[in-house]
Amino acid sequence: MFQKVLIANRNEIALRVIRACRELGIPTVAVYSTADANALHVRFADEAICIGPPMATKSYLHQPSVLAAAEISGADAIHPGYGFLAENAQFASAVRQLGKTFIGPSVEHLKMFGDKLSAKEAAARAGLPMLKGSGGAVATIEEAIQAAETAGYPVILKAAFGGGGKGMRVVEDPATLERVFKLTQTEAQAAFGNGDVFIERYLRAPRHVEVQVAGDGRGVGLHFGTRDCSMQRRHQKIIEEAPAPNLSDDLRARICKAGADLVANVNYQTVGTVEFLVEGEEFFFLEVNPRIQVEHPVTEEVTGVDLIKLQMELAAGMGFPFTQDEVKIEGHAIEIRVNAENPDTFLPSPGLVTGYHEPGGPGVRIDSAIHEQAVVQPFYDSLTAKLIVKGRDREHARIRLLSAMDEFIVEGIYTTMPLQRELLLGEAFRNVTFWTRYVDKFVEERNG
Ligand code: MV4
Repeated sequence: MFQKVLIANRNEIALRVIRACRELGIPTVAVYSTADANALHVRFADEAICIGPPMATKSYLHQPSVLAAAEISGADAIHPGYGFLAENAQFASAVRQLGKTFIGPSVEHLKMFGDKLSAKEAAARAGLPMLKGSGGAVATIEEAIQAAETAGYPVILKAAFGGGGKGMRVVEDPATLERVFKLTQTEAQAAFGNGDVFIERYLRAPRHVEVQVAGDGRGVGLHFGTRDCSMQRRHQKIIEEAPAPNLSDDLRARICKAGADLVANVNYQTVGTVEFLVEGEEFFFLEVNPRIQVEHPVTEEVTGVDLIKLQMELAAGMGFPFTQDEVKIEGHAIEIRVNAENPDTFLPSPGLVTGYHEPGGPGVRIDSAIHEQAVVQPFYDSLTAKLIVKGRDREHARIRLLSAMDEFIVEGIYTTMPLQRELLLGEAFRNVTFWTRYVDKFVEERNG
């Protein structure tokens, strides 16, 4: 195991990694921007090194500063959390060059999954169900029209290096395709430095179901069940749950096997998420997120597996401490992301937290980086805390969550909790009749 771990991140995920390291008896090094001098990750780590000014590009994203902090502190491994440098192949490579361990995927896997086209090639090779379409990149309008014909309208154009919903365009007919194809390529080139675009059949109302997976780098791939993350607003997840509800036993088993097959097939050696779109009894590969995700706690709650600890064991080459049969899914967990945002306008709401009280009791978990008198910074994303509850079943978890939200006092800043309360009380959540665009539609209709 590692001698000292540097955490190249901030906020709740930095605290989560510090806690895992504590349990393993590993000393930690925090890095921080001047804006975060009073942040909890700085107080709770064994050491802390300031790496620059508030702007992320000059601190948390500034590779030379993070690498220098690792060298100076003598850390032999770096945990990147999520966001920032977590999926940066160049950074992972630089960490390796220094003789240190990047607690995450190999450079090869970061490249494989960073390019949605090579990710799809790997998934297809591993036998996962794929949406009909172009397969590879489409160079000319003639090829595009041919691929769209194969897929069947409506189709979606996607940039190979796009993300967060950027670089995508839904096309209903060949005339529109003629009009927007070149534009999509040009925009992809400008936004992502690569103009590769592919075409898929567009699913109008799928659910987003993902599988938590992990590989040992020696051909073993395990899954930790499903999550449903369909409750998103503009590609930002706001409610997540595990296991994904209302899947037939057969569909659930096929989805989980597909996730495990993919990571085993490519010799993946860390934790990750394989995303799928689900419609009826069918499911299709979407992409791979080669990182620990924000919503990992719902999986931890229903499996009892510490995914951060597992990530470190896999990075240290220790392999799995259990078999697939020993991973049991029990109960139901739901997470809400408590974002510092105005729940009506979704404008960021940074500032001083004047009052704060966390809920408690059985089945309630909070992964938070704030407290009374904390300052939510305007320079970073708006996630301040995650409230995760576990119950016997989905309805028990939903009632527990609503009750915990009543107790969760956050004053001085706006949070997204009022919207999440409305959604959790709504028919669509209760009957599982939501889909990927449900929240956007809900907000549109509510705001008029
Ligand atoms: C799709 C799709 C429907 N059909 N692909 C959105 C982000 C990117 N990860 C892929 N996305 C989608 N791809 C096909 N062929 C619908 C979406 C989509 C979506 C997916 C997951 C969660 C929320 C979403 C919201 C809008 C669109």
